[in-house]
Amino acid sequence: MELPRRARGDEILPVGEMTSLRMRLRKMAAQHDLVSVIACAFDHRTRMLPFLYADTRMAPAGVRSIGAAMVDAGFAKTRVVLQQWNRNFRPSRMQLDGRMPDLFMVSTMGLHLGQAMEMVRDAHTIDAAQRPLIIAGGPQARYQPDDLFSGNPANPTSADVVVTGEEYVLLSLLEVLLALRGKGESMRAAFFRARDSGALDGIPGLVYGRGGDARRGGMSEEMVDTGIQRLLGNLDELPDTVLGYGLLEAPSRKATLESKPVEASRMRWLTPISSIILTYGCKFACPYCPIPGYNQRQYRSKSGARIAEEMWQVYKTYGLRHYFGCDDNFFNDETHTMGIVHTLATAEYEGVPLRKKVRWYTEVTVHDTIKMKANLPEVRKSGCRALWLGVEDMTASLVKKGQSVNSTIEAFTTLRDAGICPMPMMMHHDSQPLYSRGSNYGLLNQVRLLRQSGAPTLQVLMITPSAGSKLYESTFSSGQVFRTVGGRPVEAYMYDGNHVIASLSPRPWTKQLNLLIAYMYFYNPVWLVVALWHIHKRKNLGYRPALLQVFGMLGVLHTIRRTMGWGFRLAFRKIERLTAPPAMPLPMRALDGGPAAHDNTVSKTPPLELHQVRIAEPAVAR
Ligand code: B12
Ligand code: SF4
Repeated sequence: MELPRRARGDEILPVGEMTSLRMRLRKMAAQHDLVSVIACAFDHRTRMLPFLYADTRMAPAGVRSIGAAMVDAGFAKTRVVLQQWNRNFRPSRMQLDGRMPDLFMVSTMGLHLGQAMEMVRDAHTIDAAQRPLIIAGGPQARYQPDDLFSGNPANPTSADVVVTGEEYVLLSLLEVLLALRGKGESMRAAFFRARDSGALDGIPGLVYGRGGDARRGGMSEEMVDTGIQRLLGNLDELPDTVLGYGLLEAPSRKATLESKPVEASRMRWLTPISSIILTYGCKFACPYCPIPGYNQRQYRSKSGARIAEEMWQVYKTYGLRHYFGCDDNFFNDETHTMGIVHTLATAEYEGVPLRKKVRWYTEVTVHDTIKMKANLPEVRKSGCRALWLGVEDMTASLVKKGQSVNSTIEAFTTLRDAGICPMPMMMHHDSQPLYSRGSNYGLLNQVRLLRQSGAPTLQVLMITPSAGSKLYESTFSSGQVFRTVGGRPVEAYMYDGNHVIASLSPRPWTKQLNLLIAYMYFYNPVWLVVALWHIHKRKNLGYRPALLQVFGMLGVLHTIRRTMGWGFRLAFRKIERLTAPPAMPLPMRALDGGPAAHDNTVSKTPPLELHQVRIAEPAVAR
């Protein structure tokens, strides 16, 4: 189900609203000595190509942003724990400032849900008198908050409240709770009072349990959805990113927390790449993608000046030089993009040009890269060295968003000539053969073309149902999604695009094998030698393609080890299929008792074919 949109004109918060909320909270913070822990769920079984390195060496922006919002609001006693670095962390053993935190927050993507729920369960083992308020949020919670609830009486633990939105929603929740909280009262007790008095119902972007025995760690009877959040339009109103870094727990094998966060001097080794919010939103509407729906068709941005300032502050404080933009499509709006690029190209701090100190990277589309052709030298000048492009299928047989074989080659060669590495992101699907004679349809044919056009890396994922996308339900109802293979259930971590878990192919194991063959075809000793041979010929790219070949070959071995067993299972064992998306654990209602905005059993979009993609004009939120 694609998320519904708020009423036209009501999608965006009034200008200045976020800033005044931050101010109000700062005033309240002095009376509340809050201690919070924010954990980022991560399942280590998902570690493989093409995400090796970026998955653990780039501290995620989501938990850092939430941490920054807490500190900015006056709650400095906050720690961010990444399961990427602290895989044995257990909420039941956490202590900060010598006591059990008041708030335990967990952030999760869909594929890390298993770990997130394990942490929620563990937090519920904390003695009820001390138990923190458990708040969940993050990329999966935005689309399917019900995943953070349990409908199993044998294992009833759930998050107390799920935030389906961003910083503003969390801070609004805190404002209501702190206003109600009695002296010495726990945040959890204050939450249940607020819930029962209806005080949470004016905050769109929450889902909480009602009825039943949730207060004592049992099951609720139903989930209440306060609706779709209002989005922050001017991202300059966000709290300062640099604050989030100072909260990170150092890597360790312990279940407990250290008394202090990681030292600033270690940051550039632990997380050499910094993910940074530049823009949100995309004008396309690919049916397998939840992003346009989530952004309510809005395009949101920080100003160039704010971005430059953030990069400089993070560089100065922690020495980080590489920035990965969390953009959905950075080239979405040429005027806006060039405003940012121009500022980054000309910004100077303490007499040093920013572009000499930092390098940045992000995601764009083929269609918009071609439109930006004349601007690419300026983009490079501003410090950009690589751009990830959603090529999906070059022949546009899977999805049409303005790409074709010729346009893809043109975009890649232009980027390469401008000295920017073009990084392709491809999607393999049932109707694409491994190789096609006399056409460019086959997977290997396209991989070869991309390499010839200068791609130094490769990303090929199998198309997999994505929560919040238009195609989500029909992928299940058409019987494509596997429930079990040889009796082994398909778990959340397998929805990673690297495991074939949805296919109508009579031999789905061939799809699993095709992914590996594509990687082996791209990363191998022959192409390493070729890359070394061309070191001086490749304009501006230098040694990078050779280095990436070495890294890629090691990654291929790791990926084979991780997915080969699944491939064998697909080949020899019986596949059972789902006929509908997994049911919600509990019924979900809107505040008025009607259908809830996040109820994914109510289809709000008619079934779609993959080809029905339209290019909409961007709506720009100022
Ligand atoms: C950068 C990125 C990556 C990087 C991550 C590196 C890193 N360690 O940070 C890399 C390249 C490794 C990556 C890989 C994958 N990614 Co990715 N990625 C992104 C991207 C572009 C930006 C993420 C980001 O930092 N956003 C900015 C932060 C601030 O947003 P946020 O995390 O959502 O947090 C906000 C809210 O959610 C909320 N929030 C977050 N946590 C919490 C917690 C609490 C308690 C509360 C109250 C609120 C809250 O507040 C935050 C601030 O506004 C997003 C798309 C996007 N624009 O967000 C996709 C995205 C996160 N990726 C996605 C996916 C699916 C993947 C892959 C599975 C590949 C694939 N099949 O597409 C792999 C998984 C790899 C792995 N093993 O984990 C999906 C996740 C969908 C889902 N339902 O979970 C997203 C949303 C894209 C999409 N299709 O919609 N990804
Ligand atoms: S181009 Fe398509 S897949 Fe990429 S962000 Fe936009 S809608 Fe999603």
